[in-house]
Amino acid sequence: SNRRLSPDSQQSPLLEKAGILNKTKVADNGKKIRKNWSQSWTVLHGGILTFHKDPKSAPAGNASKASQIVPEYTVELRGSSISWASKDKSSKKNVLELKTRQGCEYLMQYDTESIICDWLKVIQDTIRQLELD
Ligand code: I3S
Repeated sequence: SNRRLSPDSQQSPLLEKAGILNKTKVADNGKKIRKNWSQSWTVLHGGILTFHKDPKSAPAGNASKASQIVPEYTVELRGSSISWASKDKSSKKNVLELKTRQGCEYLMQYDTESIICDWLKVIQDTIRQLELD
């Protein structure tokens, strides 16, 4: 279990994770938008999931690598839901569908199943943990 429960700490810290995923936003405030898959450095921290812009899409120049880590979408996981995407959502394998309370929807995908399963688990656990607050 990811939970750390002890007599001293009733409240477990929010989970953290980072890695590379493919992602696309598919709805914005309830309105369907055109898919645009791109690779994303994805960070879970403090109940917020941040998808960063694909550095390959950033203009080349003398900017440092760090300055190329630019947030593209930030997703508040409180009140969100995540599940495997149905087959009609994408022809890709291992696709997750993340829906926010505000009606934004994202697809998250990675060919290696264990990697996407780890993301599913950590996001599910975080959403559940946020429900307890
Ligand atoms: O749901 P769709 O429209 O089949 O999604 C595909 C399109 O976004 C496509 O781009 P164009 O709109 O330029 O045709 C992408 O290249 C595909 O990757 C999308 O489908 P998948 O099945 O890969 O999610």
